[in-house]
Amino acid sequence: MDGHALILTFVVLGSGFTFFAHSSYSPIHLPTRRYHYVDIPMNFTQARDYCREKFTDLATIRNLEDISMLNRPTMKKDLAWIGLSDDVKSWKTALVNDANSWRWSVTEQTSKTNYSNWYMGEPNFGGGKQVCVGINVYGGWTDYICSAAKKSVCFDTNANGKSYVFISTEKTWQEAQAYCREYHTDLALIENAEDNEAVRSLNAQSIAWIGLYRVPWTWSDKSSSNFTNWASGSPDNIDGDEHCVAEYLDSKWHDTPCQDENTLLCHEDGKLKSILRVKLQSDADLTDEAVSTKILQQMSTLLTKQGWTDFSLRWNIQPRKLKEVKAAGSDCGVK
Ligand SMILES: [Ca+2]
Ligand SMILES: [Ca+2]
Repeated sequence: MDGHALILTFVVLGSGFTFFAHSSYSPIHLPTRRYHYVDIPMNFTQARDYCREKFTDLATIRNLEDISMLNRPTMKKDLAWIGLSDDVKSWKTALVNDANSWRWSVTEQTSKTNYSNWYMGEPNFGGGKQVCVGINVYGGWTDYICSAAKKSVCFDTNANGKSYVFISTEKTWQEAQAYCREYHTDLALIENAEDNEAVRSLNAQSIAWIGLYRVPWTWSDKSSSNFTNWASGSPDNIDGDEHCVAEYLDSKWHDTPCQDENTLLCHEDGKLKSILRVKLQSDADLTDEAVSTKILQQMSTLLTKQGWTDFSLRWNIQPRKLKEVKAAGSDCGVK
């Protein structure tokens, strides 16, 4: 029942008095995400397990508003894990089908044949930025920064299967993909050793883009936020071993080894919380717990009839207001 404006009318019959309240309201929904800074150094996996046990998960940070809610103590100058990591096992050793795995441009899916022909030491996510693949003169595959200008290989589908076309004009991977999609089928799809040899044989002198790419980084809670807040120069994947992300006091993100021990930020998602502002006109004493409880019971019944489920209600009267209520009550001469 989000955002519905309702008219409420209450009649509470108690011992010796009549209560009327008449009000219109629009519920105000509060963000219920809370972040918790945990000052216990541990590695990334331990941190994720800790957050999942005590709260919801390691912190997902979706926007600047989330950053403003982090509430990290300012004296804590160490790195704190957040829920972002790159799933190394999904791209380094095999062509599996996880969020960070290699995909072919034409299908935007992982290989159906599991064929790969990585050059020695590749893929390595060099500099924390290499997620597009080129083929060398030996037929070996290497991941490169996508914005590098290289030759490329497109393919066409025909009755005999695939035929490959070498494009000697140097383009970024995205430009090459756009070109191949416009004039051919797509950037080269390589499904087996024969395909690979066909592509290699076109390419005698240099590196050429093929259709393989991947999307790095996954949030621990599987949310799909694209927001990033990397520190300058990050991610840099120093020594090829930085696949987990921690934030610093300035909320900027750093890729760092997953086995390092850092403090952590968890998030906790509560239930939707709404504030109903209800204006009451009454000759009843609202400070009397029996009266206020009865009003809540009637309000619950009414909201249930309106289709609300799984909710609880409580009074949130400010002390000053409470005094006014009392004063108004005595002015009216209520017993
Ligand atoms: Ca590389
Ligand atoms: Ca780093």
